[in-house]
Amino acid sequence: MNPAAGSAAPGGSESSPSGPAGSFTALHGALSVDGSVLTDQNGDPVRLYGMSTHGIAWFPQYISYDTFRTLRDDWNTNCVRLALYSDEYNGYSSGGDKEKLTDLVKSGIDYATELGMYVIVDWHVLHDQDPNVHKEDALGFFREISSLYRNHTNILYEICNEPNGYATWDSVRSYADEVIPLIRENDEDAVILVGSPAWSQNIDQAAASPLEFDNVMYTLHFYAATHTDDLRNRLETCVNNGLPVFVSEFGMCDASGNGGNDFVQAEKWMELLDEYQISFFCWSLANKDETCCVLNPGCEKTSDWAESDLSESGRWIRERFIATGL
Ligand code: IDC
Repeated sequence: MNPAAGSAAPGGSESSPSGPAGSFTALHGALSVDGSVLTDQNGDPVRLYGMSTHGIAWFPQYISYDTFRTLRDDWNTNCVRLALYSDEYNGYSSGGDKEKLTDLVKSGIDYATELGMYVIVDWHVLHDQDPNVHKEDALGFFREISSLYRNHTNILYEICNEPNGYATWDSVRSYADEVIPLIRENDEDAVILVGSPAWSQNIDQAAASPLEFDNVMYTLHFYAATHTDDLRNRLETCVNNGLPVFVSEFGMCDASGNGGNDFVQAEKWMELLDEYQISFFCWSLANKDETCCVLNPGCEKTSDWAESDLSESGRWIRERFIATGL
C-alpha cells in the first residue's frame, strides 16, 4: 500500500487522504481556524458549503459516489455533511446497527475523499437533548473514525448537532472537554464543530465562555421561516466579537422542517452569510414529503437529477450554491 495513502480507510484506500491532485481538497488541504475565520493550508480564508444528508439510517441510498459527484459538479458544492442520528428511530444509540451505520459514514468519507470534497461527520444529537446522554457511544464512534482517518485532511467533526431542552452550555462544554481531546489524540489539528443549547442558537453562551481548544468553530442553525432578525443580530454580534461561527444546518422553511418556505428571509440570511463568508449547509438531501427536502417525494433517482426532480427547496438552494461560486 502506498504509505502516502495513510490510513487503512476501507473502500477508498487507493485515494490520497487529501483528495486527487488538483481537486478542491488538495488545493486547500488541512483547514484551521484563525480568529473567526476558517482558513486553508496556505492561511487563506476558505468557505465550505453544500448539502446535509437526512438521517443516514433512513436514507442510506444517498451515500453514493454518484450522489456526491452530482452535488459537486451540478450543484457546485465543495463539502457534504453526513448526519448520524444518535437517538431517533434506529439511531446509533437507539436500536440502530452500529456497525452498519459506521460503515455508511466510512463510505461517505471515502466518496467525498475520492471526489476532492470536504466532509462533516455529524453526531446528530436531537431527541436525546443533552449530548452527555450517549457520551460513551459518541466517544467510541469518534475514536473509531478519527483513528481510521487520522491522515485525512478533509474531515470536520461535528460533535453534537443540536443540544436542546434541559442541556446547558456547561453540559455541552463538559462533553466537548472529553470528546475533543479524544479526537485530537488521533488527529491533532482537525477542525471541530460544536453546537450550543436551544438547537444551536445560543452561540452567545459559547462566546461568553469559549472552549479552551483551538481549531474549534461554533455552529449556528436557522430555519428561515422561523428565525429572523434576532438570530441574525446574534450571529453578527458574535462574529464581530471574534467568535468563529459555522452554519452546519439551515432550512428555508420553518423549524419543523415543514410549512412554507420563506425565501425573503432565506435571502436575507444568505446575504449575511456572504458578507461574513460563513460556511453553510442545507437540510436536507432526501425525497421525504416535507418542505425542507430538496428532492420531490417520489423521485427515486439518487444522482443526476433534472430540474423537475427537485422540490421548490431544491431548485432554490441549487441556484444559490451555483451563484455562490467557488
Ligand atoms: C427532522 C427531519 C424529519 C425527522 C425529524 C426527527 O426533517 O424528517 O422526522 O428531524 O425528529 C433540526 C434538526 C433536524 C430536523 C430539522 C427539521 O437538526 O434533525 O430534521 N431541524 O425539523 N433542527 C431544526 C430543524
